[in-house]
Amino acid sequence: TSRRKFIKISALGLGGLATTSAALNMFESNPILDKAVKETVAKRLSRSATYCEVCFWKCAAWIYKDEHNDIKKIIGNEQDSHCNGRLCPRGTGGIGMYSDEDRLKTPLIRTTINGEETYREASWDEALNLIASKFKDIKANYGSEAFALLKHGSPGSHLEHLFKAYGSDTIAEPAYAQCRGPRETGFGLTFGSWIGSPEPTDIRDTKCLVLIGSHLGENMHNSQVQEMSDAIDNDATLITVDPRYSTAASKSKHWLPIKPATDIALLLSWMHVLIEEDLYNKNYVEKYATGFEELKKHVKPYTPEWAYGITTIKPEDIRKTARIMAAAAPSVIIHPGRHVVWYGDDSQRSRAVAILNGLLGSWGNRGGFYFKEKISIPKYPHPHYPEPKWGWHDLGTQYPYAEMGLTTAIVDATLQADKSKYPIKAWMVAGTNLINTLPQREKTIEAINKLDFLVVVDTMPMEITGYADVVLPECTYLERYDGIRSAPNRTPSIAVRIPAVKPKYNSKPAWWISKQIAERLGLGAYFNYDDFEEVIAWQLNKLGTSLEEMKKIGVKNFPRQSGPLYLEVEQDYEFNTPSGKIELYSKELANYGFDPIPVYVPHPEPPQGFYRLNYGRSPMHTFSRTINNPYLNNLKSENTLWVNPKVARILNLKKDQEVWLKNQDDIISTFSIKVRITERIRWDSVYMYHGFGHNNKKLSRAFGKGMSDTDLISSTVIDPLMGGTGLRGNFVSILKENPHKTKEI
Ligand code: MGD
Ligand code: SF4
Repeated sequence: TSRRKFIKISALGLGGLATTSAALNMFESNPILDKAVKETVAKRLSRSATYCEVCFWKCAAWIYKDEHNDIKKIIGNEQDSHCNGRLCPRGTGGIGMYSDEDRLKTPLIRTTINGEETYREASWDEALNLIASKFKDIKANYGSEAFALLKHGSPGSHLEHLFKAYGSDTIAEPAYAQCRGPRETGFGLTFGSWIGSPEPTDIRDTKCLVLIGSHLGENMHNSQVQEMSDAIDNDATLITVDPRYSTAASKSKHWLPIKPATDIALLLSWMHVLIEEDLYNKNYVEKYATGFEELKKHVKPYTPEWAYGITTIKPEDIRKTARIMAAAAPSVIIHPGRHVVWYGDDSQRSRAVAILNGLLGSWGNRGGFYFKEKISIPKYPHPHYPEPKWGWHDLGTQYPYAEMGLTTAIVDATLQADKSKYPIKAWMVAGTNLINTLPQREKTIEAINKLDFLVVVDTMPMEITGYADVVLPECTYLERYDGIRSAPNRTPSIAVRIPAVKPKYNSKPAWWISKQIAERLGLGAYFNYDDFEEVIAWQLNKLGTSLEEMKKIGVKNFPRQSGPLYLEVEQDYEFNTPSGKIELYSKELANYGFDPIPVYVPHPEPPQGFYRLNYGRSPMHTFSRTINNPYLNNLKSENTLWVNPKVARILNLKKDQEVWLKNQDDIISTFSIKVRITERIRWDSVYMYHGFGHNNKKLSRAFGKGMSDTDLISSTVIDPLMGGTGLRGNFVSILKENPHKTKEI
């Protein structure tokens, strides 16, 4: 096996390539335009339809070009329920993904010159031939299943098709075990339905929105944030539970600054108040739920006084907020959150959130959760996939509710490859920067070092590309076709992505890459078209529209087929759970030996001199993918460390002072971070935005700016139900002297 060194320095040969300067455009310094300017611009320019890839809300948008075919502006599609014609700053700044001069420009192959590992430029033919030969070798030596795909976003679906045609179902994405998985388990067990994306939260019509560690407004999921701001205008009550005074907290009537890691205690205590004070939605619970008596007995001891000792939230505040929720019910939402992998008991915490919603009767009611609907896209005909001998189902089987591939189980299986019946020997990584995305970075790198082969498909020279044997430059979403967007919503809709311009440099779309590899493997029948455009045109015809029409309108809304948005009065309704009811008590969990109703179990606390490391989203960025984007970097180029004034006093820290962090395992941050002293964070925690602190020098704007939280996430607590990686059990001490002075970084 090869020993891979991360290649930081600029690659040989790249110097010779003409680096086109960033496509300057007239909005460079001000990506957010007012409506009048938008309209004037719109008249002068031609436009093509897309949906955004800067985050996964997938807002439909128009890309405007001038007469030189230069992209000038991206504006939201008025007909789209994900954005209502308005993009968030990241979506508007998506143009920077296209114009970023640091983009990957041509295929690269790892090579050794004078004992030094580096990359050389290669033609697509050479790179694809090499990759195809590795696909063949892996299949011959270990079986197709030994080639794993780790993916995120649109490229993933094309490559997934390739992998399934090749015979591998060893596939995973970080959006499950590092993000939403536990919430799907918790709600699935209770209501028989996953939450999915966009969340079917009826925020528009709610009277009370409760956010528990969910920071809408900083987390910019577009229509959800728009609805939250409408709800505030309509005088809905916002209750925010967060150790940090988030933007949402600042808009809330009630901010409960909870002690980190104690949320389940608060949730149980709220249930206690609702039941003991007879405030729960009796008719709803009698008609639709099962296990109420068990729940009543279970929460009896969890008085607000009990919860106060754990959460530091005053008993009168717990009672008051419970009564507000009950008064608003059923038009109340205890929000399920999105990135919910915190402390390892996350499925149970999500279940507690679901049960609370059940008690209030919000599921299936206006202002609570609506019944979502989506259009199913007809499958373009292709031969049956071969049956793999094993796949993601066989990894992480100790977690009975792991219902999608676990990235971390793929890492573990790779580390165990020599002794396991599931030997993973090669990875393709597409659209995910695993080095900044998976916890326990050392382990990820160790697994990569064991691989026979790693190919990375990305648009940017992100950290993960530095470990690859072959790097393939994908063109950006503005330059390619992708699958039709069909997302669940109040009314179903579809949206198309049409290339606005030709791919820059020597980059190619993922559908083309997949097809090319397939043809080299004799799997061309699975890609029976010359251009992906044909697939979309065929599917759109089946859906009663056409490519021509969709190019003109971008988005098409369809009438609902599945019945009303909400439950009708006294309607009989069968939930997709074993009992057909909302399961306040879960026999299934009890049979597995898990708690049938969530219980609060204390988590480790920061030792003396340490603070809990908390992290979240910046409104201008999505994970690590946008930090180098010229426009978004211009809006926010580095993160800061939020520190409570009390801590600043004890440690004698000054505003903007540079500090380093060291965690409980003696791991030291690569870079420094500037201190921001603020009452908005509790004294027992520190906080930073995720995604910063890039250590690849090829990212000219992002390199060395701010700190990576992932540097310090060496400890994880695994969710025993579904295998999610709880990331928030890491503690840091603050170093005022540069610990790297004598060491090479
Ligand atoms: P990014 O770091 O943004 O997110 O994890 P990732 O999806 O890995 O990396 C995206 C990668 O996709 C980048 O390398 C980018 O250049 C590339 N890319 C962007 N567009 C395209 C494209 O069109 N084609 C191709 N081929 N590549 C493209 C997200 C994951 O991270 C999630 S969902 C969550 S919720 C977690 N959040 C989180 C956290 O908050 N803190 C820490 N420490 N870790 C986290 N990990 C998880
Ligand atoms: Fe793009 Fe913003 Fe919509 Fe996400 S919320 S898809 S970044 S416009």
